[in-house]
Amino acid sequence: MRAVLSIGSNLADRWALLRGVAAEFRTETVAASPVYATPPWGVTDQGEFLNAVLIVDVDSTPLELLRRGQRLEEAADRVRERHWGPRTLDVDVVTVLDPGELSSPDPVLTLPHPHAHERAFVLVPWLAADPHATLGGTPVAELLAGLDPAEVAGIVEAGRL
Ligand code: PH2
Ligand code: MG
Ligand code: MG
Repeated sequence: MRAVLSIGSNLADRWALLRGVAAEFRTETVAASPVYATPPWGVTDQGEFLNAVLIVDVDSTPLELLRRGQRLEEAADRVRERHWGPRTLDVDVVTVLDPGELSSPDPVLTLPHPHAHERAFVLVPWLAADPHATLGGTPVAELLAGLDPAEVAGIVEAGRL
């Protein structure tokens, strides 16, 4: 199955942590976005994030992929103190194609990610990795056009994985 991963960090060595995820998925990656500096979304009194998107072809179930991401988060000593709060590493499954887009209300892994459509820090990198990306049948470019332009302008390319 093909999956879109959103990865982010706003604590510790953010570049090394994101590159560690990229290294883990190197052989399965079909496209990777640049890395973007992004203002904190949702909970705004925390440090700037680095975010990127990986599109991967993996030989596993969505839940296995989620667990794999969680193992990387644990290896980054992630502590869960605050919802949407600061974190060393976040690996989120944005959506899964198997071969069509999966839709699942499972609270353990809701697909597509319930906030992806409203997050410029997910949509801008995703569009860079795949200019034809769609989410729930809507082009990602169209979703982005519907967001606050100031929020979109805050997503600034900062380098490569
Ligand atoms: N992740 C969150 C909450 N807010 N903001 C940015 N810029 N980047 C993130 O990855 C992020 C966030 C919860 O997962
Ligand atoms: Mg997240
Ligand atoms: Mg997460």
